[in-house]
Amino acid sequence: MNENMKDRLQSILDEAMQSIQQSDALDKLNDVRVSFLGKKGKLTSVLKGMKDVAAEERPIVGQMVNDARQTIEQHLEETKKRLEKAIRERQMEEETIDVTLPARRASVGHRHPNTIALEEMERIFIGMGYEVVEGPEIEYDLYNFEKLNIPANHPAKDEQDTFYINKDIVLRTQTSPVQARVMEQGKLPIRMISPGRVFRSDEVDATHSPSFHQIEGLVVDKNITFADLKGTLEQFAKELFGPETKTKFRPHHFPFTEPSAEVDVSCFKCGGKGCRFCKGSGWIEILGCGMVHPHVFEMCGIDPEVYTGFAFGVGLERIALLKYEIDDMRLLYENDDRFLKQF
Ligand code: 2NL
Repeated sequence: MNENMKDRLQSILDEAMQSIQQSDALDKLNDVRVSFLGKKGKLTSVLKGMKDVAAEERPIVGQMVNDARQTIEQHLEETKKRLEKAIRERQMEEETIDVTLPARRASVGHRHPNTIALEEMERIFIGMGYEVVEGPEIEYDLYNFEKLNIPANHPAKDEQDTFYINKDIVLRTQTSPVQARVMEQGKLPIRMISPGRVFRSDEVDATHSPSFHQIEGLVVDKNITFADLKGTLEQFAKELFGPETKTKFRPHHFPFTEPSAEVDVSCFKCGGKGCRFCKGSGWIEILGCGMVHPHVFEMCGIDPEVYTGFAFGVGLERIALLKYEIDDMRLLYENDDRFLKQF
C-alpha cells in the first residue's frame, strides 16, 4: 500500500514538474497550479483517498503528500518569478522611450466668448462706478414679475414663456429681481449691474435658447434724467464697439420703465453705410432701457417723488454673437474647444 501510494505520488510529481517546465506563460502556469493543487486537483484527490490507507500509515503518506505539495509549490513559484522577469525584460526592450521626440502640447483652457464679453462689459461699468451684484436664479413670482409692474395677465407670465416651479416660484426670466431686492434694502443712491443666467421656455434655434444670460443695469438717485441714461449708454456703446460708434434711441414699451426705448448702434462692420451684417440698415439693436416706472419704485419701497432712475437690459449672448461675428447661438453651448479657442 505504502509503495503503491509512493509510486502514485511520484508519478503525479513527475507529471507536475513536466507541466511546469512546459509552461511558457503565467496563465498556463496557473492552470497547472489548479490542476495539481486546486480543490479538484490531482494531489488533493490523493489526500481524499487517505480514508483507504491503513491508520498507522496515514502519517507517513500525509508527510509524502505534503512534501510533494511543497516541491510543486516551490517550482511553481520559481517558474513564476522567471516568467515575470522575462516579461518585464521584453517590455523594457519594446517600450524604450524616445526622449528626443517632441512633447505633446498641453492644451490650456480658454475663456468662453460669453465670459470675454461679460468681463468687458463689467469692466466698462465698474469704470463708471457701478457695483456688480448677483442673485438667485430661482425667484419668487413677486420679485420676477409683480414688483416690476408686470401684471398677472401679462403675456410674459404665460406658462409658454416662463418655467414655473410652482405658482409662486419661477426660474427668473430676467435679472431685474436682483435689482428689486437691492432697491428694497433701501441703501441709496444705487449704481449697479446684475449679470446672470435667465430662463425662458423657448425652442432652441440660431438666436434662442431656454437658458441664456442677461446684464441689467440700474441707477437710482435724486435728479437722474433721461439725459443721464443717454449719456451712459452712448459711452457704453463707444467703449464696447469703438469710439466711432453712434447710438439711436427708438421709443419702445416695457412695463417696468416709462418712457422706454430700444437702443441701436451704428454698424461697426460698415460704419453705418449698410452691409450684410446689419442687413442693409446700418444699425444694430443692442439693448432695451428706460426710466424706472414710479410704480416699480413704490413696490420696492422707494419714494418716486424724491428719487428717479434709469434701467437697461442687455442680452449677453447677443453681444457675444455680434462682437465675435458668430452666426449661430448654439455654437456657444457646444463646448467644442476648436470653436471656443478662436476668440
Ligand atoms: C431688454 C430690456 C430692460 C430693464 C430691463 C429694469 C429693472 C428694474 C426696473 C426697471 Cl429693477 N427696469 N430693467 C429696463 C428696461 C429694459 O431690458 O430688452 N433686455 C434684453
